[in-house]
Amino acid sequence: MVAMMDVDRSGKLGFEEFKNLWADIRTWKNVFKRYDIDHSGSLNTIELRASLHSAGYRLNFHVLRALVLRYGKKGKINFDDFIMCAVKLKTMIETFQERDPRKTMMATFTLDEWVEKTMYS
Ligand SMILES: [Ca+2]
Repeated sequence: MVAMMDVDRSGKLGFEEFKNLWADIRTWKNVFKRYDIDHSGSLNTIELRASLHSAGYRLNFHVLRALVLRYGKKGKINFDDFIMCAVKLKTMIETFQERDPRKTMMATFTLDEWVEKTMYS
């Protein structure tokens, strides 16, 4: 998590980076509570879709299922894992969009950049 938010790649979180991470965690905490519709303490795929949708992230069902497989247990994502998933997702989407001024699906990375972004997180 620290690595993901370590924007300047200093190896540690500066004050601004920490502040951003903390603000994001608070936002995602509210999202989790709001979209855990059945108050089970976890998000299923449908709840996850609604929660990410509320943040403007429209992912197809294939991707949502992959996220639940990666971050969930038995088809449900608990709070801690949701935070990890959401923080990483936001970082990855923003990384992608930084490369694309039109915010479409046409990002370009060098291999080095892609490996750094995906492995150092
Ligand atoms: Ca639930």
